[in-house]
Amino acid sequence: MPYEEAVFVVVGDDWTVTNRHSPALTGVLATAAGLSITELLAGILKVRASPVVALGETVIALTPGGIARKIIEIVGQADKPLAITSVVVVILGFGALLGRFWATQRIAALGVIVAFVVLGMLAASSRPNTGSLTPLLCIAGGLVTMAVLDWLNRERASQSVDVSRRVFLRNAGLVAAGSAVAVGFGRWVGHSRTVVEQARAKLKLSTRTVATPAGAELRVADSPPWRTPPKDFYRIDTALSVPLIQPDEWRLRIHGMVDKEMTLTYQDLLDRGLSVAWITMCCVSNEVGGDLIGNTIWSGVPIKGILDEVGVQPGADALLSKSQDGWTAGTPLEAHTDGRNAMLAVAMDGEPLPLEHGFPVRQVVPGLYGYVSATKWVVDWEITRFQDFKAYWTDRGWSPMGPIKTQSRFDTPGGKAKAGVVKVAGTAWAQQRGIEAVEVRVDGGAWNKATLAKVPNVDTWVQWVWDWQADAGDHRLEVRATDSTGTPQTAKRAGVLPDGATGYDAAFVTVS
Ligand SMILES: Nc1nc2c(c(=O)[nH]1)N[C@H]1C(S)=C(S)[C@@H](COP(=O)(O)O)O[C@H]1N2
Ligand SMILES: [Mo]
Repeated sequence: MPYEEAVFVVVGDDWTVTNRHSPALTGVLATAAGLSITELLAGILKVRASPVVALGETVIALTPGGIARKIIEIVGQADKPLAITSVVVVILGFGALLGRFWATQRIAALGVIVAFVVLGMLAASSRPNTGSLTPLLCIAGGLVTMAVLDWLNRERASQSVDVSRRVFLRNAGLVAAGSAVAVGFGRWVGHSRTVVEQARAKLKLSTRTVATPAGAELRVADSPPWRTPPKDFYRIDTALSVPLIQPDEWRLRIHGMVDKEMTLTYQDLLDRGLSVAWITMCCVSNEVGGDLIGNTIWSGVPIKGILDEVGVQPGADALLSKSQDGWTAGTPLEAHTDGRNAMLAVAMDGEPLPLEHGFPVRQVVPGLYGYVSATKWVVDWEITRFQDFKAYWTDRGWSPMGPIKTQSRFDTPGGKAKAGVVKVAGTAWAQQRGIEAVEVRVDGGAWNKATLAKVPNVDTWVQWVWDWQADAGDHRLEVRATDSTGTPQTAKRAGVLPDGATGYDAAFVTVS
């Protein structure tokens, strides 16, 4: 390190101290800048848990129960701040190392940064509702750390020795202040989200956990579970930042062709009692074989009862629902009144709705695609007629009616398999009608009946499995489902617009 030695020789003792510590300090500052960017972005993008918070939660989750209890005994409610502080201290500690490595062992330094970026991503992906943006935050944090390291070092190196210390201190101050402002601003804009998250965490709903019905999960390797964990539930909406609604500020205004207008509060809903229903929800934009579909247990209040309370007037045929951020959906009134489990849902998987999935209240209507039924953050109902309005997606070329089409898909095997018995498995759905049969064929041959799992009702997807005697070679598998009215799904290929894709899902498998 010729540069450091030169400084040492020329400036002497007084400067030595700063010089000896400045690589470490540089690393700490750069790392702090990187972390502060992740906090800033997390706040602006309303990410529930920033990478640091996700790491803190992971530390808590991985702490053995006995030790965790001891810690909570000692620090009480401060366990979370304690975990987060520890995470920050450890990261800044590695930052100090980073500063030392940066000038001499650049590859090792980059390795440390990449390791922390990956660690942040892993932590975020293992925590619920961290959203899909967190990996980007981690990458941004890593890039900013590198940029600041580079800048602090270059600025120092480019100055003559006597000014370099002053310049370094000035730049260090700038980075420290900038980081503090970034964290502060991120926290400030993200705060509203925290408040709603806290209100959500405090809710005690009467429905907590519900067991998965026996026989519904086939548990074939490499297949998604029948019961979709909320963190893996697909998310589709037009909201750039998640609407933030406090349960006690939530209102549903019901008006239009009704005998009596009504405004409901969250407590009004709870007072009516919650029912639960297993319902598979899916998106009209789901391509054949796609994964914009999920199954969970929903808790909510039946919509029919509320419509009976307000009194729907003759001639009305639609419920036009609107979300807090202005998105709209038109649902046939019939779907709310024909006895199916259409509900104003407050919980999924036994827990209050995650913010991304419509907290505090959303609609769930079995048998209809989400765009005509599943309004999240719902705040307004107008009872009206289809001829009198266009809703968000029907105004953009999608069909006003959106009944879910019978579909089936392969989940396994992937592209390769070993000759012999191969478990071919997947899911099929025909909400409101139910699935009667699933068949698979190989290379256009005869259809073979798959074994179906047991399901609790006609509104959930059904897992199926078929044991394939696979010969070596390239094979093309197709699957088709038949609904409980005896109607097989159509082979005719159609795209998602205007009312949902059709055709058989195909799997190409090389058997060796
Ligand atoms: N407020 C609002 N609700 C909405 C949407 C939306 O864009 N905004 N998208 C709908 C669509 S197209 C679907 S498929 C479902 C998806 O619900 P999920 O994100 O909880 O899976 O929500 C529906 N509800
Ligand atoms: Mo959708």
